[in-house]
Amino acid sequence: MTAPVLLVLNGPNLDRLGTREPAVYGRETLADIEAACRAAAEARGYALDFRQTNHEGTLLDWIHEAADSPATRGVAINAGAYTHTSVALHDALRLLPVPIVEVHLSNVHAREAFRHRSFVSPVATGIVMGFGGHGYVLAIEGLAARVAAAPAGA
Ligand code: DHK
Repeated sequence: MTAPVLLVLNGPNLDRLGTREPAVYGRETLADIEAACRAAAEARGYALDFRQTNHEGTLLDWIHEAADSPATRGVAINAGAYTHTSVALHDALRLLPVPIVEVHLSNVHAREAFRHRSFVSPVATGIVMGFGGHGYVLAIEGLAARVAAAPAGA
């Protein structure tokens, strides 16, 4: 039997973590965050699928793929700026039959007003923001706890 999968999706500009506005986003790279997520997922018996794209359509395709995959048990998503702009992303996330955690490195509510609106929040099971890269690990822990409380098919 293949291991159940937790999917972590990252949107635009997150490939620049480490050097991008470190005062806001920290000095950890996306590879550092991926390694921490992988350890957290595998410790809980999940395989980790961790992806980043700068393209909105690719994000949508990956969400569709996850919606069709019986192995996917939960999705954490930092959609970057698409969080605040994309109705298409909202609609795609509505297709997912598994828990969703919205992740942001920064506390978007303490920033510019245009970041206060999220098209992800209405479809999220939970939201983690303001903890830098550690927020992704909190999201993995939250997804695993949620799945343990309500396993697929139960
Ligand atoms: C990341 C981005 O790229 C921004 O567009 C969001 C988010 C905030 C973050 O804090 O991880 O507004």
